[in-house]
Amino acid sequence: MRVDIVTLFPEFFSVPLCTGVVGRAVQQGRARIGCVNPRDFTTDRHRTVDDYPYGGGPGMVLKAPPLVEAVESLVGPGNPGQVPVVLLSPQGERFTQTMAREMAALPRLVIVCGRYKGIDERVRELVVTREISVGDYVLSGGEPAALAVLDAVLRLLPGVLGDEESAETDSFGIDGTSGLDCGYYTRPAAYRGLQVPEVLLSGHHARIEAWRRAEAAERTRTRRPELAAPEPPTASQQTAGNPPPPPDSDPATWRKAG
Ligand code: 9D3
Repeated sequence: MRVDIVTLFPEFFSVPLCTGVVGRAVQQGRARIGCVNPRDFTTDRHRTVDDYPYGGGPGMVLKAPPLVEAVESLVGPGNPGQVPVVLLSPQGERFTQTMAREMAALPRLVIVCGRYKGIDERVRELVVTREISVGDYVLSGGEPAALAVLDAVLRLLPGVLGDEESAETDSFGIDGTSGLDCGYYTRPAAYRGLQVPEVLLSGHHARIEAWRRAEAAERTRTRRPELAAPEPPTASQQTAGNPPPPPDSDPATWRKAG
């Protein structure tokens, strides 16, 4: 898979892209990752990438031309091949494991990182095919979000994780995630008066498995109830004019309508 990142801070990615699972994916040649800096697409003496917002107000807005031209340098003018171009922004849909899986199936992806107060709306209209947020908290830019997305996607590429790491693909939670995990212990069996649960020392594999499942389910229920299997709707809820479920995700989701 090829991923290009449009960012004013390419240095942000240098160490993470050489480290850990992502670094291995790059080293193994399973992922090729590039950075393009919109500043290189400015034409004025000061290489200006931002400007005051029309209508006034605090903060600066990233100008459209450097961003649009940086993206077009990757996908061609007007993105005729409809390469998926993801804008990371607080206004996006929440990033999920399902999206990570969809992205991992793409041959190519462009990720645009915003900054400052925001970006000129015409960047969205001209080149962005999907807008994603990583959660409801304020970052100072899209770069840390891009690292989270990259990590979640690249670890799913075939061959990136070893058998042991990828054994967690069986799912029983919503969104293909497995709910929360049970607790784990390693030696020593007693530490500062705290004992490892007896069952884990028993060597009884069926009972250990049952304990782990029960503990995982209990943690999910108490800490993240929204991840636990929802109660089935009652007959009246089913007929109460609820909206239809969203259609199954399609690679076309990552292109742009129209
Ligand atoms: C003026 C109101 N803010 C929007 C809610 C402005 C603003 C805050 C933070 C504009 C840009 C940013 C920078 N954040 C991102 O670019 C970002 C982000 C985030 O802040 N939280 C969660 N996911 C993401 S993805 C990109």
